[in-house]
Amino acid sequence: MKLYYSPGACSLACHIVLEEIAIPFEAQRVDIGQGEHLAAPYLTINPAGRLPALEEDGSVLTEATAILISLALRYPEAGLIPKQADRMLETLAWLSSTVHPLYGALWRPGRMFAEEERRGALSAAARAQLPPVYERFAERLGTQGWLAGEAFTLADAYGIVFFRWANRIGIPVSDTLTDWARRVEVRPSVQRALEREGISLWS
Ligand SMILES: N[C@@H](CCC(=O)N[C@@H](CS)C(=O)NCC(=O)O)C(=O)O
Repeated sequence: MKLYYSPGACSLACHIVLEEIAIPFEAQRVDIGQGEHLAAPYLTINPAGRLPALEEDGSVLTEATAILISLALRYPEAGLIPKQADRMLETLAWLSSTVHPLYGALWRPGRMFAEEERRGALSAAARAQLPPVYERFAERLGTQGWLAGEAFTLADAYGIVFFRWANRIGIPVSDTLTDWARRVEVRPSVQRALEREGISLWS
């Protein structure tokens, strides 16, 4: 099994989950910052030029949430999907369809508009929407300390990506969310993935 990742990208969630289920896998770095995702070797893996991708036996799976759910279903002993999965699935969908696209608009406004002025306006609008989104994010923690119930699940592995992104661009986050991130950070799986990617949650 081979995971294609870029340091700190949403592929980090899949990286953490592969470490959680503790199966042998290869981690192939494709650095978005260096434009490697748009170069020929990676485009043969995912012609869309997006990370993550998971390759196994000649087949390639893309879309972070699909990879996460597929891995967790195949390795149920890792306990990454709670018995009552509704809230966890809701959180994955919310992160993927609400939070991630705001960063797309912020960081890649050129996908929507050619004109510099409109790009700037789109980025600014996306940036302005993020603080309240992180208030909703904190509310999802509930009382049990994790994003979907009483234990670490796929939602926490995916959510930590967006916590890190908030830190990168200076979006304020609540103490509750920071405490949760510290609980996530100390997991050996998360430590190994962060170390391999050469990143921290806090920079
Ligand atoms: N819907 C895709 C989005 C994947 C995506 O946009 N990944 C980002 C990294 S987080 C990427 O590859 N960006 C490259 C770019 O924007 O050029 C998913 O959830 O996997």
